[in-house]
Amino acid sequence: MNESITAIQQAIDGLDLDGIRALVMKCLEEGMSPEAIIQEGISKGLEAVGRKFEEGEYFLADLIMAGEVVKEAMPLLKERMNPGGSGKGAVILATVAGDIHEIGKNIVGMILSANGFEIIDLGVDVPAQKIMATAQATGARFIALSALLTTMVEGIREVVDSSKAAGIREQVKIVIGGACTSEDLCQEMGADAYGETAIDALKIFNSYSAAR
Ligand code: B12
Repeated sequence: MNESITAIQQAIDGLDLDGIRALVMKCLEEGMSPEAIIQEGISKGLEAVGRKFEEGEYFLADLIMAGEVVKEAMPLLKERMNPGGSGKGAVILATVAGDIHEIGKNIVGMILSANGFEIIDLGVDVPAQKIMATAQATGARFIALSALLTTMVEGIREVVDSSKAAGIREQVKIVIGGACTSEDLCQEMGADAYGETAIDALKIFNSYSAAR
């Protein structure tokens, strides 16, 4: 593992709000792509934070701080990714109702946008009705749902059910991801696909876009 990327993991794990920007700049100057910095540095650092929280070493305030450290890094990465919108289709992006985790969702949005998708980001804690109203108002047929809380996964089923109620289940593709999701959950909720990473999200939506 490259030393500079390990330093990013450690900065996130160590909640180093002041140091993160310089470390991200160093990786960029060394020629790493923003996508690699996100996957290898930021996501891995956050996994370590999550483990410490589970083990009782970190508390909620530390999770909030980890989120702030990541927010500090993101603009540097975002401005180096291509602007989106080259005709692959619009993706409605949301974290499910009751869940306010946004970092993974934002990464998915950045990667899809950098690769030609138009992103309609509805934010966090989004009720199914709002997602479906947006699909109907905009004609967007791709939906990306992020869920990190096991207790809130029913929000996925609600989106699937509301697409049925709206009569557009066959026209929309509902893709799920986020730490508490899985292939099995995808089947159980009746969604179309599960992706483990933001790069998987891109592969899945690319395949849907190509099949249109
Ligand atoms: C940071 C963090 C927070 C921050 C969020 C800050 C923010 N602005 O987003 C704050 C402090 C707000 C927070 C709050 C809480 N959190 Co929290 N949090 C985390 C932590 C440490 C990191 C999450 C994260 O950002 N990961 C990094 C991103 C990049 O990963 P990701 O979201 O999984 O996304 C990647 C992939 O999953 C994928 N992906 C994501 N979305 C999508 C969508 C699609 C379509 C696809 C294909 C792919 C995809 O792509 C991303 C990049 O590859 C995790 C630990 C962990 N290991 O996940 C706990 C964690 C998710 N939190 C947890 C808990 C319990 C909570 C609280 C309930 C704590 C409390 N007691 O209040 C609250 C819930 C508040 C709420 N109502 O939502 C638990 C959830 C347990 C569970 N399974 O239910 C975790 C797992 C910690 C733990 N180990 O216990 N949290």
